[in-house]
Amino acid sequence: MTSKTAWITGASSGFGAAAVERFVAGGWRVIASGRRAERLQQLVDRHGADKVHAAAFDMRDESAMRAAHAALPPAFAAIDLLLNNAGLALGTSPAQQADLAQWKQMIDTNVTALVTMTHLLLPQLIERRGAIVNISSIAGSYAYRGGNVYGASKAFVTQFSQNLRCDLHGTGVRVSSIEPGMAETEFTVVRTGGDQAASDQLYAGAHPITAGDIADTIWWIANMPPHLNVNRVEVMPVSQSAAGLQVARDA
Ligand code: NDP
Ligand code: 8X3
Repeated sequence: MTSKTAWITGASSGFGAAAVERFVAGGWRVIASGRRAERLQQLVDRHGADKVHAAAFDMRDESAMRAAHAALPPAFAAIDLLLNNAGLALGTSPAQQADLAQWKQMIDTNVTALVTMTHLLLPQLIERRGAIVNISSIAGSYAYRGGNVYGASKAFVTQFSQNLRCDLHGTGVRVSSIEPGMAETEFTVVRTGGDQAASDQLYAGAHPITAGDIADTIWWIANMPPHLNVNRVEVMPVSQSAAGLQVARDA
């Protein structure tokens, strides 16, 4: 018997797509959003329109986001959990060679769209004592070359999550930040502008996190007893660890 509804952003790929599978298997209804409508439709076709509602729009388009929210079918209108997962990294160049348009796209998606979505759903999440799960990254805690704006956008997500907890004190709404390390999804293909070989090379032999691993983590958080809040989860593949600082001699 389906009892709860989750809105999963970035449901067309990676962590979001795996989370759709996990939540539907667990009996939830899912609103699946992303830009690629055909991928979202495949989820509806696989699970049925009573289990998955596809909401295809660009997260950076606030009017489209609001229209998708207003157009939710009645069975999907009461939202218990928001998974703020849609996001991306673009480029690996150092800041001084980076493309400003890519920086702005990361901020618009990872930061501005995430807070807009959260602001939109907060009233009903409070009414239903719901939950917000934000997908941040280890890139928000550990600096690395080429991480520049991507890492900074994820530091925002981590801190926004903790600040939300303070503001939502006493409401019963739970807020969690998941901070994954290296995970094999479409992330690196997107980051490199479509270079599948670069993606394959990055993950080769590294036994990276899988999308299913993160879906399981989200599911675990969503099913905590109501008196518990998982504040932050940082998870890496065993093969990955933090490296030391760098020194430029006689610079
Ligand atoms: P994927 O590229 O596989 O998935 C990204 C998802 O975000 C897609 O469904 C994509 O949908 C959606 N998305 C991106 N831009 C927009 C937009 N403007 N509007 C709507 N949806 C958008 O990567 P992951 O699954 O790895 O990434 C999910 C989250 O996890 C991201 O926030 C990422 O930063 C984070 N993360 C990833 C890690 C990794 O190593 N893979 C590690 C730590 C965090 P579509 O293209 O259809 O719009
Ligand atoms: C993605 C993880 O380490 O590639 O957020 O930046 S990392």
